[in-house]
Amino acid sequence: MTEPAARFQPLQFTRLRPEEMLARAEAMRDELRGRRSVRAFSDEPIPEGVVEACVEAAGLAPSGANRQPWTFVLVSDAKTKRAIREAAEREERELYERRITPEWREALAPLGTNWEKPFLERAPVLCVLFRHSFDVEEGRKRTNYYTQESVGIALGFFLAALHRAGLATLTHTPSPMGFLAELLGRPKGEKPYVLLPIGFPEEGCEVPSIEKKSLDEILVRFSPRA
Ligand code: IYR
Repeated sequence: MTEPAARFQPLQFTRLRPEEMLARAEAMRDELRGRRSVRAFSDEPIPEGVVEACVEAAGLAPSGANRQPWTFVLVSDAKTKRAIREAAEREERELYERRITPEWREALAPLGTNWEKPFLERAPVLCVLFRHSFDVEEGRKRTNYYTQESVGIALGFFLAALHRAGLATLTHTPSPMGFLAELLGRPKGEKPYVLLPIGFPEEGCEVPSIEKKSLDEILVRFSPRA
């Protein structure tokens, strides 16, 4: 097989002054500090084009061998949302009533979650993000690389873009979620990665009082001696 030759072009890179760099880094941190997972959505529709622009932002993520192993499926019709809710609740009920371990139950207690997922019908848009473990091109299987990492990065871009655009999200992973591939007719090789309700928080929406770790708790440094 002949490999395509690597082609290069000049990098477009904006060099910032140190003060501007720090200001931007802090502004991004403060912006993301305001992001919370929301489980009570209003049914208010989302202005046109906003979610699509966020999908484009997510699609700019780096990926293994630039395979871009992802598909974003947006669901806004009541019938499909209901079908997703019903299937997700069947799995979640089984999880909460039978499969969950005592340790897992304890870990979830501060979040106050249960098997009922009304937000899957009420949020104006559900996005199901699929990870392509492989693609099929002209009947041939084409392997993708580092797909977990790649799709995780794209999801991070997506969540940040949606938050920046003024939208609330929940990273929901009904367990197991194989039903989504079948329900949405995705081809072989595509595995559901996450189900995201997207929209506006319900009036008076509350979120769990939880804390993020401090910088000291998450950062380790190896620095030159002073
Ligand atoms: N999928 C379940 C359980 C759940 C699991 C974890 I880990 C969470 O951080 C939150 C929920 C549910 O969505 O309720």
